Amino acid sequence: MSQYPRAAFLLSVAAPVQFPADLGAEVALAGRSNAGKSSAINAISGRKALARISKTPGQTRLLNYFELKPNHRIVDLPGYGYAAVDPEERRKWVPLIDALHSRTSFRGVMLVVDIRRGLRDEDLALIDWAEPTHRGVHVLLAKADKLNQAKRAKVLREATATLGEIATVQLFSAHSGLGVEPARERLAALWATALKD
Ligand SMILES: Nc1nc2c(ncn2[C@@H]2O[C@H](COP(=O)(O)OP(=O)(O)OP(=O)(O)O)[C@@H](O)[C@H]2O)c(=O)[nH]1
Ligand SMILES: [Mg+2]
Repeated sequence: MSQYPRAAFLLSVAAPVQFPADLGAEVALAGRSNAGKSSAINAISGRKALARISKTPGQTRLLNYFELKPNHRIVDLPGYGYAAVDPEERRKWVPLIDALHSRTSFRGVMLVVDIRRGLRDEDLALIDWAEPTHRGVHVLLAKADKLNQAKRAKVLREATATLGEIATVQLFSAHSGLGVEPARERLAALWATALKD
C-alpha cells in the first residue's frame, strides 16, 4: 500500500526565486550521481513513477520538489561527482544549493550512498554542508540487494563507525524493499526535527 497516497510532484527549481514557500518541513535527498536517489524517493513515497529514474548518471539537473503530504516535502538534489556535467551547469547549482541551505523549512538530509562504493570523502563533505549538529542526517546504504548478507553487514559496520554521532545509517534497497519502512520512519523524524540553533 502506498504510504503517501497524495504524494505529487510539486515543482522544479532552476533559480533561487522559484523555491516553494518556506513553510512546513522539507528533507533533501542527496548523493552521488546514480546512487539511487530518485529510486529511493519512489520507494519511500510508495509511488513507482514519482521521481524519474535514469540509467544515465547525472540526469536530475534541477532541484525537484515532491510533496508527500501537506507541508511535508522532499527535494531531489542533483547528484554530485559526475565529471561529464558541464561546468556552466555546475555554476548554476551553487546559488540553488545556498538558497536551500538558508530555508527554515529545510530540516534534514537523507544521503543516498551506493553500498558497493561505501562512504567517500565527497559524502562526508555533503554531511558537513548539511550541518549535522543543526539538522538531522540519515544515510541510506542503497542498492543493498547487490551485495550478500556478509558484505552488507560489513559496509554497515564500517559506515556506522565512520559516522559516529553525526548521522544515522541503514541498509536500503528500492528494488527489494529492504529498509523502506525504517527509512519512512527516519524521514518522518527528520521532518519533525526542530531547527536547533
Ligand atoms: N539493484 C538495484 N539497482 C538500483 C536500486 N536503486 C536504483 N537502482 C538503479 O540505479 C540506477 C540509478 O538510479 P536512480 O534512482 O536514477 O539514481 P539517482 O541517484 O537518482 O541518479 P541521478 O539522478 O542521475 O543522480 C538505475 O539504473 C536504477 O534502476 C536498488 O535498490 N537496487
Ligand atoms: Mg535522480
